[in-house]
Amino acid sequence: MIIREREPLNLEFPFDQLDGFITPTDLFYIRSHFPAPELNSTSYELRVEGAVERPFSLSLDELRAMPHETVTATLECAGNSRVFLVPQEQGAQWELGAVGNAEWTGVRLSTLLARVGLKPNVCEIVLEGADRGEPKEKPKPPQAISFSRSVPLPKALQPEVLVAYRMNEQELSRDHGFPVRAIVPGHYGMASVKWLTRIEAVETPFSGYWQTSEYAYWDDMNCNPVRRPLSEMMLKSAIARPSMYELVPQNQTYSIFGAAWCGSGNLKAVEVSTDSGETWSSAELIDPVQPFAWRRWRHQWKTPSRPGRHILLSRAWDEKGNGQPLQHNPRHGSYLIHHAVPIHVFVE
Ligand SMILES: Nc1nc2c(c(=O)[nH]1)N[C@H]1C(S)=C(S)[C@@H](COP(=O)(O)O)O[C@H]1N2
Ligand SMILES: [Mo]
Repeated sequence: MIIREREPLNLEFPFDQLDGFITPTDLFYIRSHFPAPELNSTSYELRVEGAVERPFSLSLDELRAMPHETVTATLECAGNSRVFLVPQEQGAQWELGAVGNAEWTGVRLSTLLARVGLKPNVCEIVLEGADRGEPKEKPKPPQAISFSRSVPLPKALQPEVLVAYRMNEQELSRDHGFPVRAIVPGHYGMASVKWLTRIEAVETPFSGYWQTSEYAYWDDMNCNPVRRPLSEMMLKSAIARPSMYELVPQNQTYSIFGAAWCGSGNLKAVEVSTDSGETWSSAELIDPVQPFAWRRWRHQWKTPSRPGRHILLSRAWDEKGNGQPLQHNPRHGSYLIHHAVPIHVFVE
């Protein structure tokens, strides 16, 4: 793993090692803003409260005894690929590997919300983690804060949204949120709050640090820029191999390989260009369509007979005909970096 930060721990998956559909847990990126709290499985308690009829707490055993589901979901950090922004932006300089695809097991959030009884005006569900600290980026809040984020109620009620306690058929590891985390498939990783200890139903939109200062973007409302929380993942494909500046043998068949995903809807096609975007050919999709999970793809490239530098690109399309952009949208600042990243290779 590529170490981006040691404390708090931030590890990136070397994306050129992409192999299976499921990312093994020890290769799954870690993105933490505060030191990982050490929660104890016997004293662990999850509170469900706020604008509700019957607030309650659950122990880990009680949670595990409830009906459970398993969902395969791709998590991508909203700052993934930041290193490719020009000019450079503040924040962790992720390359392509702050993304992974895992199997998550837990109780549907909607099951807990049905049990607690939501008041009629509830509009969002706030998920709070047990980690606390002072954020690094300005404007800094006046005191230590927790990692808390809200999910709009309609999404919180979707069957794929889990209060998860297993990842790839094992207990969650400490850095991935032991003992319990939220999994919000289709949304950027920040929505999947780790070390989840409190679920609060609210009747007015939550505007905490992690969805206004950080993990937010400028939307346009009739020519007025308005700040909105990031939510759904954007359509994206990325080339795993060859990697940047790789030497590629001439006059051979090279299998260009990568993955593609999107937050909502279904990914339909991936195209590859080996001439810096002048011509495109369709890649072969390896994995079938599955909501919220990535699809690996490959394209057999007949490498040129003459040595030289070549620029490779991949571009994803969804079933509505939306294509992955070729440039970063400046309104999105240092997040939502989903444009086609040119991979320079040398044929020799
Ligand atoms: N409590 C808590 N939850 C968190 C975070 C955090 O710092 N604290 N980081 C978020 C971010 S930004 C991402 S991208 C994902 C990463 O999950 P992972 O570390 O299991 O890959 O967790 C999210 N959940
Ligand atoms: Mo993230």
